[in-house]
Order: sequence, then C-alpha cells, then structure tokens
Amino acid sequence: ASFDPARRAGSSFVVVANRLPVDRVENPDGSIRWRRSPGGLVTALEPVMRANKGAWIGWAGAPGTAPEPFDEAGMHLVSVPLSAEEVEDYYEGFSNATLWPLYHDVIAPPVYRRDWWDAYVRVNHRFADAAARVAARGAVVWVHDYQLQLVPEMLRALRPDLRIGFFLHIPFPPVELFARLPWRQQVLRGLLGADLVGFQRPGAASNFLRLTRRLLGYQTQRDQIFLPDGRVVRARSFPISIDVGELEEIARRPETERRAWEIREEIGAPSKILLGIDRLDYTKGIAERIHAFAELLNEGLLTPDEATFIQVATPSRERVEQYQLLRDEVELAVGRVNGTHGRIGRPAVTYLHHSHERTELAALYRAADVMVVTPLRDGMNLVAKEYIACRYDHTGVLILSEFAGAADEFRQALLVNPYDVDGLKQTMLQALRMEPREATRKMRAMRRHLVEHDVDRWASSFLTALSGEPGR
Ligand code: ADQ
Repeated sequence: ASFDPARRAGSSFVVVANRLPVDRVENPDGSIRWRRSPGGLVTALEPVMRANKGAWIGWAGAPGTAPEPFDEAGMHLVSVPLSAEEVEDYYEGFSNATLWPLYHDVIAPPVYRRDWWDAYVRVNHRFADAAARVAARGAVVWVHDYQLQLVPEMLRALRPDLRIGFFLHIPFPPVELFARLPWRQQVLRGLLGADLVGFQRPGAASNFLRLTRRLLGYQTQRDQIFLPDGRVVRARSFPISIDVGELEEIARRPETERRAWEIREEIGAPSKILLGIDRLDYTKGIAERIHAFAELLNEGLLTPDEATFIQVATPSRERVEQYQLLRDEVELAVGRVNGTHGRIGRPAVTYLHHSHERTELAALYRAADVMVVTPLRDGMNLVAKEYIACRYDHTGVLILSEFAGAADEFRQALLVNPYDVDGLKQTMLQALRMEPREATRKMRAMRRHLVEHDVDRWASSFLTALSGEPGR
C-alpha cells in the first residue's frame, strides 16, 4: 500500500531501534504532527542519515495500527506496529522485566515467562522483515539495544548481502548471570548474526567473547569470534557520548545562568546543592542516595542550611510492578527526611517526578555544586557527561558510581561503591568540602576527555569499524 517509486532502490543506511526518533504531537485542531525527540542517538546519526538516504525503523509509541512510512527531518521513518498485548509481553515483559534486570546484575529478580519470549521472537521478526524490505543492496544496517537482539540473525537470513552492526546500550552480564536465561542460546545466536557487536565497556565485550566460547564452543582471538560457517564476528567497546557543544551552548546562555540562580533562591538559598537526575529506575540507586543523605542530616554531620538535595526522577515504565514499588520507596524516604529536617520554604530534599526541557536540565546542572550519579549498575550514564558538559567554568564536583560505564572514562571523579552507605556519606561530605582548586583540576581533566569524545566520534568510530572489516 505504501509503494513509493522514489524509494524503490531502498536506503543504503538503516537504523533499527525499538522507538522511532519522533514523538507524536496532536495539534489544537486535532490533526497529528511528528516532532523529533530530543534523544542523543538521533542527533548523532542525523548527518549519516542525510548523506545516505537513511531510514529509521521503530515503533511509534502507541499500540495499534502503525502510521504509513513518512519522511521527517531528512529521514525515512518506517513504523512497526505493536498490539496492546505485544506492548505488555514483548516490551514491558520480556524486555523490561526479564532482560533489563538480568543484564543489570539481577538487582531486581528477572521474570522468565514463555509467553513473553514468544512475543519477543514474533516482534523481532517483524522488525527484521521491515529492515529487509527497506534496505538497499549491500546497505549498512545498525540495530540497537536489548529489545532487538534477535534481529541481526533474522535479518542476515533474509538478506545475506547486508552489513549488520549491533550496539547494546545497557551492560552485558557475566556468563554466570547470562547462563540463567532459558533462551540463552537463541539470544547469543541472534547477536552473532551481526558483523560487529558493540558494547559500552571493554568488560562487557569480554563477557560476550567468553560466553561464545563457553556456551557455543566457538574460537575467539582478541575481539574476533570465528563461526563454524567461516564468518568472523567482532565484539568491541564503543563508549557512547553526548552532543557536548549543543548542551554547553545552552548552559552558557544568560537566561540559563539566571534560572540556575532562581532555582537556588526558590529552595531556600542553601550554601550547597547536591543534584541527582535519573529515570525513576531501580538500577539508578536513587533510594540508596537519599537514605545516605538523610543519615548525614540525622547524625548532624550536615545541616539543611549547608546543603540541600534536588532529585529529579523522570517517570518510567510505570506499568511494571518493580517500578511502582520503587516509586513508593523513594517517595516515602523523601517525605520522611523532609518531615524531620525541612522548614517552610526550605526542604531538605526537593523531589520532582516529571520530565523537563533541556534548558531546565541545563539550569539544574549549572545550579548543582555536587552531581550525584550513583547507579547500582548502568551501561554508560549520560547524565554524568551532561553535567561535565555544562561546567564550562571548571567548577563543580562529580560523584560517580564505579558501576556506571562512565567510570572507565572519568577516573578523576569521586568514584564510589553505591552499596557502601558509609562510603557514600563520606564521599558526599568530601565533595561538599572540596577545595575549589582541586575541584577545578579534576573538572578540567574530565572536560578535556569529554570534548574529544562526543557522540559524533562514537557514531563514526562504530560505523568505520563496521564498514572497514573483513568477515563477510
Ligand atoms: P538511560 O537508562 O535512560 O539510558 P542515561 O544514560 O542517564 O540513562 O540517559 C538518560 C537521559 O534522559 C539523559 O540524557 C537525561 O538528560 C535525560 N533525562 C533524565 N531525566 C530527565 C527529565 N526529568 N527530563 C528530561 N530528560 C531527562 C540507557 C542506558 C544508559 C546509557 C544510555 C545511552 O541505561 O546506561 O548511557 O542508554 O546509551
């Protein structure tokens, strides 16, 4: 039905991701338009998309029939439909209640359900079919993330002429955890359909290499995996990043500076602000850090006039039970600490459970003396990088969990084990009391690294590695 002669030849560059990079907006008159979502992935890929008649395959975000393919912001967008039941089983179920907790160190217990797996297979087939239809002969196809791990193998079966890359945005677990997955062989073979499998950290790539030896008996050498059919697959790390220039430009605006000052006044002008910004997810260590901050106040090691905490928690996966429980835990902890230590107009913890514009986030980053990024496990964590990007004047202190991918790159941060409550408390005090000269020295080093490793560099190094390799 959607035959378009201009696109007959197909796209030579195709991105496959769970979500399309646009959000559906309803105009006041009831008509529909699409707005590019603010995500970093689109920004990074836009130049490649434009230069190569790029297509993006993904779900439009609402259950039911999908809109016809359309062009927006220089990209050809192809929607993959998901029924309401598939949203429950493939997305909320297998992706977010099985794979997500399993790949994040089983912080929450993964649920293994065969009907969820069946939906995962079915939906992955649908994405692979869509990619096979859209891709030009010999095209490069880049598949993203844990929702679509079977697509590389399925796509290769349909279109052996393609160059297929896969990037995992979340951690890849050690063999001992991965081995619990009842469908471990299938997932592994799915990924091995790619020519290049990318991870955030070198450790994740080694977990994967080790797994192919242990579970499938394949030979590996450095980053190469030798398949029985003669193909060679590579597994390597490509730490993702952000558009540093764009965010820094927002941070430097006078109105952002003004808003940062206003935020400080509005919460009672404390001398120091600690900040957390996360999706409300049990992997992010939000409750743990509120508990640690509360203990500092309870023990009198800190007063609420010295330091206040702002925690922004974006609503996320609200229909998954673990997320509902977490929300209650965080809100109970915030209520308790404010009940004890807050005054009218001067809360101990300011808690915001909603999404914000980039400009507001930049103002928050500018207002924060200490950024607290303490996930229990995180693929990378872009919030840490966003904070560094906004501190163009080399002020501010970053507390960073050892268990975030970003810890590989920012050794000058105050690294913590978020499970160690005393360590976390000590580190907060150390951050609040750090000499400005030391803070500047650290921030300068972190910024130097970040500026040279922005998201363009991430995308181009992955794509260069993908197209420059033998092993077809
Ligand atoms: P996430 O788990 O979503 O990403 P993260 O990397 O921190 O985690 O990215 C969150 C993004 O959402 C940031 O760009 C942040 O600014 C934005 N954000 C957070 N709260 C917001 C709010 N209230 N309003 C608006 N925006 C908000 C997954 C992996 C990470 C990996 C990324 C990218 O879990 O480990 O770094 O993908 O690969």
